[in-house]
Amino acid sequence: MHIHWFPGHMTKAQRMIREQLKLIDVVIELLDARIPLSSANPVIAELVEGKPKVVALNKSDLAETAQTAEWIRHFRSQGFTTVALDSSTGKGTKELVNKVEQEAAEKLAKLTAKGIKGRAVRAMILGIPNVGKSSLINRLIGTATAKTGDKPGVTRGQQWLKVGKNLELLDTPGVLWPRMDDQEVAFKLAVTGAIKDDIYDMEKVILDLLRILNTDYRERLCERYKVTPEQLPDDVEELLALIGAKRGCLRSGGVVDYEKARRIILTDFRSGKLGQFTLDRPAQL
Ligand SMILES: Nc1nc2c(ncn2[C@@H]2O[C@H](COP(=O)(O)OP(=O)(O)O)[C@@H](O)[C@H]2O)c(=O)[nH]1
Ligand SMILES: [Mg+2]
Repeated sequence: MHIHWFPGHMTKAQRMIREQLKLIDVVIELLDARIPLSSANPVIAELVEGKPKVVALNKSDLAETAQTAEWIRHFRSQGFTTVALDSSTGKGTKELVNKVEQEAAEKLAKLTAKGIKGRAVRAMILGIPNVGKSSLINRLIGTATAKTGDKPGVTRGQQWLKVGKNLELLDTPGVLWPRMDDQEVAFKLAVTGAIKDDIYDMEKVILDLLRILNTDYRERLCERYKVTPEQLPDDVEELLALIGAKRGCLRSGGVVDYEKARRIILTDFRSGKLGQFTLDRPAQL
């Protein structure tokens, strides 16, 4: 088992999101571009119930560019308006705003026909923890008034944030819970940082990550940790020890500090220092 945790408050979160959705024209579903399937919430389709939706693949700077293009094609073929996003720089936010406004055009036209003119498009962001909801809100409003952090929660006193002339964004995103039914999904959530580090078995997650790296990304391991392909051991525990030694994670007596080595590998993976990764592949569908 990777995960020893089960999310509570699901029903309450779901109820709150349902209430908020009543006010909304368009939903922005934020997914992690590295794991567009694993970062999707299982009940979102039911929650959103046919409301216009734009799928935003965030952290696209950390995902394999060609795979993100494949995912966009995939989602579009399923009828979803989809954009790639990097909320750490704001890349893609203009396109996102345009798409959100397009999705709402039909509804606004109906309102206009009823005599309600010039109403702004109302949108809210939905996504699992750490997918970048607060970062995106900050990017969209252009100031740092929405707090970033990894504390999931739903607030009471909501506000509309003005984004440009035609769009209003709910200041509190809907925090969805991640899928927990599948150990492979749990691994991907853990390794990308979607679930807190203290609720999964870090030792096992790192060994699984090393297995993937040692199979499909050997040249990246060599480059990052300054080893030759011949030096790479097949055994992942040996690989961990090698990386630890190479990075100077040693205790007194020259014993490898495995905990430190694991931390380094995880940080390198999550920050993009080992390159871009897409762990969910559309080709696997
Ligand atoms: N590289 C990268 N990091 C991002 C991006 N969006 C958010 N982050 C980082 O991901 C972490 C979680 O972001 P946050 O906005 O707090 O997520 P939230 O829990 O969904 O509100 C923070 O460390 C952000 O800096 C992105 O597009 N690219
Ligand atoms: Mg947040």
